[in-house]
Amino acid sequence: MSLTIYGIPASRAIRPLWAACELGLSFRHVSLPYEGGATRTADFLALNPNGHIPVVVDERPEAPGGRVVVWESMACALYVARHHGVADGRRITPATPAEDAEALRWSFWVMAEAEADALTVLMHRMAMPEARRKPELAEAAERRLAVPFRVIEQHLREQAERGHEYLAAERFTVADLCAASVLNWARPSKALMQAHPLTHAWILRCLDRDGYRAARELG
Ligand SMILES: N[C@@H](CCC(=O)N[C@@H](CS)C(=O)NCC(=O)O)C(=O)O
Repeated sequence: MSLTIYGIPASRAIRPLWAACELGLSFRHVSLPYEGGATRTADFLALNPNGHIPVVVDERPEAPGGRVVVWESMACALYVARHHGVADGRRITPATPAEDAEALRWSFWVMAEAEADALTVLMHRMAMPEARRKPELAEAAERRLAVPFRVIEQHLREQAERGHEYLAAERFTVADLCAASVLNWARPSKALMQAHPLTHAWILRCLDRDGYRAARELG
């Protein structure tokens, strides 16, 4: 059984890479960039017809064709946690149906409610050359993001009242990994961070992990 993850860490591929590093897995990393045509070759399109990274390929003799191919970054991260982790209540893998539900709902939620706007904040507050940034796009995205940020802030407050610092449990799980990997993009918005201090502190706590650092260093 062997696992391959396609995609550079400075992309949505950080999500399965981070999961694999958190679990201490040995895996093959194909450092495929999203620019320059690498995602449009016939070989790559055969893996992901969308032409996007990340892709996870899991060699499994019992699977049709001898392997499982996963695309969509959240599906990739959840798959790695579920099928390469141990549900022992100590690792990122959900250990109960309730923890699994949290992982699923925060992952779907963050993609549906926050990803596009968080990317707009990242691009127009930080990532693009200053001359091309449009602050009005960032401001509109921040106004919309106030709703999901209020939702997660309230959840983190309730978790804190139970003595928990994370979304699904008393420990960091794949639910945190998936949600933080997206909400991190909104960090260049000082206003959002100041208005949601529990969320800001939780994002920083999630990023301050050896698993995240190891994934970023994969290059
Ligand atoms: N919804 C997809 C989006 C994937 C995506 O857009 N990936 C970007 C890199 S972050 C990409 O591969 N872009 C290259 C391209 O579209 O050609 C996911 O979450 O995996």
